Amino acid sequence: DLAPVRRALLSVSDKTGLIELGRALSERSVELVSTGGSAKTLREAGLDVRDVVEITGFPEMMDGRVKTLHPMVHGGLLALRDKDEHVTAMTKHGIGPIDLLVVNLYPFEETVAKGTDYDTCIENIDIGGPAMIRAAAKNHAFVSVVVDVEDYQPLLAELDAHDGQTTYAFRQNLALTAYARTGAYDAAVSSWMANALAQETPRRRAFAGKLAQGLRYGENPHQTAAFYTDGSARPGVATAAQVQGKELSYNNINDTDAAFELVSEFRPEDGPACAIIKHANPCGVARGDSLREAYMRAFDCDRTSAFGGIIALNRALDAATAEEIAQIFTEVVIAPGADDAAREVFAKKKNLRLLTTEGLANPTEAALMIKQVSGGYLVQDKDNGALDPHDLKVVTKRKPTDQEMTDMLFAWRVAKHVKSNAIVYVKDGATVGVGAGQMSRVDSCRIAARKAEDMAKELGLDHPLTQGSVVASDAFFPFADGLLTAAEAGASAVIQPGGSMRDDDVIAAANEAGLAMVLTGMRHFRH
Ligand code: 93A
Repeated sequence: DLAPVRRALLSVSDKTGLIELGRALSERSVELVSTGGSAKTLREAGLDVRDVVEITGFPEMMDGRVKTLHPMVHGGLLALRDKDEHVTAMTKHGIGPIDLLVVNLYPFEETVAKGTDYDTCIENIDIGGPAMIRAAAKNHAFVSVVVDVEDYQPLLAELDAHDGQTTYAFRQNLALTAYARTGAYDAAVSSWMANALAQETPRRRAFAGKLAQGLRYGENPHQTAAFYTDGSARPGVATAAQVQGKELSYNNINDTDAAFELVSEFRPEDGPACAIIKHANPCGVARGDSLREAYMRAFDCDRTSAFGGIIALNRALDAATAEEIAQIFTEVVIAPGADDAAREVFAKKKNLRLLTTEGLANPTEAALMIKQVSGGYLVQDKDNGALDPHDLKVVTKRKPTDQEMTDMLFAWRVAKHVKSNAIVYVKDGATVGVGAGQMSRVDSCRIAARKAEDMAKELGLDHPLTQGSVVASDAFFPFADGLLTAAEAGASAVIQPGGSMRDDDVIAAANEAGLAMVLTGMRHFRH
């Protein structure tokens, strides 16, 4: 299963390492063939190289759109060396075999990321490159295909280990990488077009990511894992700069994303806000007059759970907040910036990871969410639903006070980011109880209330934190029991979508308990 490498076609946009590779191949008696810019680079380095135009007998034309799309190239890549018919065809047409293809594609993803205009993006869609990569990968029985600068060294090591040949297993692995690359490339084009046409539709587009980093392990140590980015410039965990701390883990990335998406609901004009996340759910979210106060109020929702949590802030980290955060063990802090004094405070905490973003994420922007099930992918629009306060319907005799209304809107924004069944109690712009991920809504109501009682004890208060709070439910109350639990815990107002068969019962129970209730008409399931 060894295949010799006698002739290589090199056609690369990214010229990194090209000269070194060309020289190493020449030294191993490999004949070099190359396209315009790549050939020029090699020749200037003093290497002997044949132009592809000499092989095709055609000039590169149409601004380079047609340079390698020719049977002399594709025949050389695709011919089965052990099949008489193929060998006869090669001889008849004077097609020389190409044993090694080295291509890296026009930088389409980078061009898009720079926010380049439509026509320039179109020009950066590589056609000839992917065609050759796919041809060479298909013929991995004989041909080696390299699409990544990182693979230059391993290729040379392979040639040296096998007297100028490659093994079948090696070529198979290269082919796998090659198809991953062309698949991701076309998916990037598809995503870009979907964006450009403002048709971010789950129904008609491909999706794929670019390997950003291999991770130490997955959700558990016995699972391998990697992080792929989709090329979007959206502020968030994928585009953040890591200022300090250990490498992010799989769970860190997941939780940091949840934290930053949640805190981004609170725009700069809403004042300082902080979200603390554990296992993708918030265990404290609060506003404050200062960032430090926002953090402390978020922390006071559930100090036990906040230990080892992930903190997101909606403005640049300052020293006072950093000092406060440094009091307990925290995994990650993400914020749109951090001033020098704050960085200095954290510098003493070597393990604490600090990530900075370019601003907040836009919670109403369109995007896709992909979830895997056995045998398939579920694709949907991201939940970017935002409430217009004018659409709220008061359904109880008592109307909410202004303070209740403000807190309900706060609770509603948080509930959107809590796993269903989600129940969120809020008082004075801070969560005081969060019930997440329960199979029954009434359990979420009870758990959140019980946690608020525990926390009140810890803080030395004689009443539960939920006293005088408001409560948000991510979906309707199927029965009155959950709502009554909230009333018992001391909640005075309720925000929920409505739409249950028993809405009338639920409204009657609210009236009887003296609650104010508003319906949003919008649900925020999150599973
Ligand atoms: O415009 S293309 O799609 N048409 C082609 O026939 C073609 N062949 C190779 N682009 C084509 N390429 C790409 O040119 C390669 O994928 C590589 O990215 C680039 C190398 O060009 P040069 O060697 O002139 O710098």
